[in-house]
Amino acid sequence: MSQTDRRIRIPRRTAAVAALALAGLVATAAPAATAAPATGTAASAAAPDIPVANVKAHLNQLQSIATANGGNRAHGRAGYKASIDYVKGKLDAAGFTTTVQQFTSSGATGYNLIADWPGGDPNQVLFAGAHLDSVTSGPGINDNGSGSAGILETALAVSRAQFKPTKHLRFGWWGAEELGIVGSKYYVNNLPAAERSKISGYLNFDMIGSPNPGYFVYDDDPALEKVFKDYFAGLNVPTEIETEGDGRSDHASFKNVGIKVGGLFTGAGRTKTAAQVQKWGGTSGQAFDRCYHSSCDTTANINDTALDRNSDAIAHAIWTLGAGGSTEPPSGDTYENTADVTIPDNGTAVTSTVNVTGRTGNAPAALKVGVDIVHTYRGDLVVDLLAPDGTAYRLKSASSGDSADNVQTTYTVDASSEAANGAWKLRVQDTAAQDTGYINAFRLTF
Ligand code: DTR
Ligand code: CA
Ligand code: ZN
Ligand code: ZN
Repeated sequence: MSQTDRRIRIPRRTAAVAALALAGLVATAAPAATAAPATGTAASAAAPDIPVANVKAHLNQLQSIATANGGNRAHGRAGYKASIDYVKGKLDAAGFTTTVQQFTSSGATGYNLIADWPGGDPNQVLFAGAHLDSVTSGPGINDNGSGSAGILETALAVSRAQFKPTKHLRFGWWGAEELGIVGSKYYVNNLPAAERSKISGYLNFDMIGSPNPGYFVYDDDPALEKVFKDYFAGLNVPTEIETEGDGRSDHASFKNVGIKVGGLFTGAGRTKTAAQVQKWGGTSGQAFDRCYHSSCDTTANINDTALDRNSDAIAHAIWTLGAGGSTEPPSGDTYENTADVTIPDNGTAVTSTVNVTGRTGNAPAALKVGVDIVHTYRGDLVVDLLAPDGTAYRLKSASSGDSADNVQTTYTVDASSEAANGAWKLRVQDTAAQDTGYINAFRLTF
């Protein structure tokens, strides 16, 4: 078997799996792709720029919808259902598996729209959401067309790139948030516990284009907070911790059931201080969004720079967290072997080898070991990293109760006592009868 181990800078490709069936939802979309196309952007590539013009085009559509439907896109009104139909149409055309979940609130029918990107590990779902409804008093372009359009354009960028993340990507547009986060609460309450446990993080985007913007990052989960703070640090844009919104938007529905949450916010009715003007510009003593919950929350009520930066930050988070890390994607050099190696059921151990050359000194204390094993009962498997001198590092032991599929994750190993160059091996043994699989890929990042 020709070895396909190689040193690459272009990150990896991962096999995709069929889209996730969502409990309690009515599938109304085109059949889900059962496998992503062979080509596409690897999981740990950098996120693409999100064209703010595209985001604004979505806002123009939402504005037109409100104008044509009594001036709003509120729960129970025609403008909200028209907003759902617009977003759904874009996603269906882009290859997402969309589902519409209906619920009733205050005597009116509400709708949540859920979109799954086919592929990725169904046991690790990265979820990004925004409420799509407005208040009855206005079109709700910043609150929350901005968040809705930002995640929509990011989802479309995922499709354009044919992104193949390690995690499974899911996007949600919530109804009746303005009535008390009703739609997202309904979704979570109707999601079986086993499905909730697969959500590795929920990212909420509610008001990301305020006209007198601040740059606020949710601090509910340190790892998710770090992804956003690092992004803005890269832009030299200072951020502050978001303190106003606890419980006031859809992330609360997820946090209340123990799911990690994060998100971004550019401010609502509170006024910007002089110190904040020093950081961000704008006008002190004036609300971040003077049109919050008002009829003037139109397409004129948007700061393009804030909308652009936050849309790009959403894409950064999706690409970074989707690649399997809760921090920046591994930098440096990656060596991989993508040759499939069949694992004998309840049999002898097999190995996949990566030959590392051209490096000096020892391996790092945080050597990233990317493991991609396709298997129908991962509890059967014992997985070790073997250094060139034969030293074994246990990555995973057998666990009879773990019946889930696949081992697709990145381990961090202190390999600082090992010479970097040489033949590194991933050793895998199936230690229990029935259920089979194969090594799909093995990667080392220095
Ligand atoms: N977007 C508002 C809720 C809200 C007010 N402050 C924050 C802070 C962070 C997130 C959300 C909010 C609304 O939908 O009315
Ligand atoms: Ca951009
Ligand atoms: Zn609101
Ligand atoms: Zn809102």
